[in-house]
Amino acid sequence: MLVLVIAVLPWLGQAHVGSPDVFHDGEVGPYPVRITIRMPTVVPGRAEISVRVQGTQPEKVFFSPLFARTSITNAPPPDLGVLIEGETNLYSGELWLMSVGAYTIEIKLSGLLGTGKVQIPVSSVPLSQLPMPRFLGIILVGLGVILFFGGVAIVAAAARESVLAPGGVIGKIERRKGRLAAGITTVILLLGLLGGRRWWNADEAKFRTQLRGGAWPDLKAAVRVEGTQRILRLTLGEVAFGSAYSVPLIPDHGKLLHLFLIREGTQDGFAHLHPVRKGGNIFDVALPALPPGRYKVLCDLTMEGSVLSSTATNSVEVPTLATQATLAEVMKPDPDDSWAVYAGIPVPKNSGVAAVYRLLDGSQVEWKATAPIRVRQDAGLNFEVRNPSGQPVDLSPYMGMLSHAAILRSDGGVFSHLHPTGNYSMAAQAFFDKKLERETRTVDGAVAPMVDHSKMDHSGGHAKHKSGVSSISLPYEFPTAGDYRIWVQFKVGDQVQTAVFDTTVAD
Ligand SMILES: [Cu+2]
Repeated sequence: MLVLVIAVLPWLGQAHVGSPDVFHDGEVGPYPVRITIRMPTVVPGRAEISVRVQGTQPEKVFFSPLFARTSITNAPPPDLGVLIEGETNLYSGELWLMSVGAYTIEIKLSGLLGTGKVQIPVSSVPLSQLPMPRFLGIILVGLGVILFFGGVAIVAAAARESVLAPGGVIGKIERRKGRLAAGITTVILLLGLLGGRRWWNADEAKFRTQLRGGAWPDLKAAVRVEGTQRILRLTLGEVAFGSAYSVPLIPDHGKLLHLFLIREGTQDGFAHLHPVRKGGNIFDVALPALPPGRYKVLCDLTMEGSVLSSTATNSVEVPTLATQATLAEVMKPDPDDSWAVYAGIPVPKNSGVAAVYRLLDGSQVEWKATAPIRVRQDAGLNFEVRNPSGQPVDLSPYMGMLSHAAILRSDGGVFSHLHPTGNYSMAAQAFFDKKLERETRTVDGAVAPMVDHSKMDHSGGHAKHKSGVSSISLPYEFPTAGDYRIWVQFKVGDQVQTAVFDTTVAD
């Protein structure tokens, strides 16, 4: 009669490919801060926010959430962050995220040095389905049984006795009337229960479509050989949206998709590519000179409308490419595509002391010594790039960022794409910056710039880029224990390089 929701989908273990917390590092106005947002696993749920300020302290720290579909004029008033007892520079607060969809969490600091604010986009999606407790199920079934038979009995009694004179005797006709009424009521109630069961199942199915515990949406991947190239074709969200619906996406640094390919098993082939839409939900990309084999496909995207960002995953067999010089190139690779093949190159392991990765040209990347890396603590992702003679190099921005990094747990259960500013979608942040600028302007007539440009470069050139930077630091905390591999990408001159490191994270 009552359907108990006990089953939990098996893939729920791998949340938003396993790493739901959001980190930000950078200057908020005049204050350098590190922000951590611990996301709830249910909706509605409470996000826990902490802000660590380096240097001069602000007087006040404010937090406020804004839903993607809500106008800023209807935004709730900001909450005041509380200075944690015993700490001098750590503020914390909690915000309720009521709906499924994208939010921006605005963090505003004000004090003697002035004010500053930053938008951090987060995806508010249920990551798990809580099971119905057994005792509650038993109580509900019991109440349901009482209501059902009680209802039948009341109707039967009414049909039998309601027109009987006081003190009258129940005869054969009345009894038959009662039985007939009981029969009809049973049928009506059973139909009602059947409808109720359908409604419950439909509602649960709808809820399950919103669950984003793992990779989402579905992704099909296949490689074909055409001309001199191997073309990877991706079909996005055929099951989730239907093949006729063309998923609208927000570009991130001018690219709709940021695709990572990682060779399975040996993990000695890596590529960061940008597929191009070929109509509908079909995307193509020409593969670089990766060795053949089975590759994990991880595809980052941000949806227009909902502004939700997520990672779609699959795996694909990359065939050998027989060189046939007579054939033509069918697809021009994106100039920002990069890849690294490092079979035979030892991958250094960070185990407390500095680990150094040597690139083929002799330059070195050092992962500076860290304290033992533990779950949900600063991962200490600080790297220094030196040229072959050991001198620090001058890094150029690669797709607007000082670095792009990818993290994968050895079993594939955790994947994260990071930048020195944080691990949230830059496309979603740009969307919220624009939305707020537009809506604030309609309120005030003027608007102050609120984007932190200290670590990014949207101009495409070197205009806003600080020169002489040779170190990369990425704000991140590993969500679970295990063996991880990290690919750190950066640009020197016009060459994109990829350094590779391993580490083991303890509980
Ligand atoms: Cu990136």
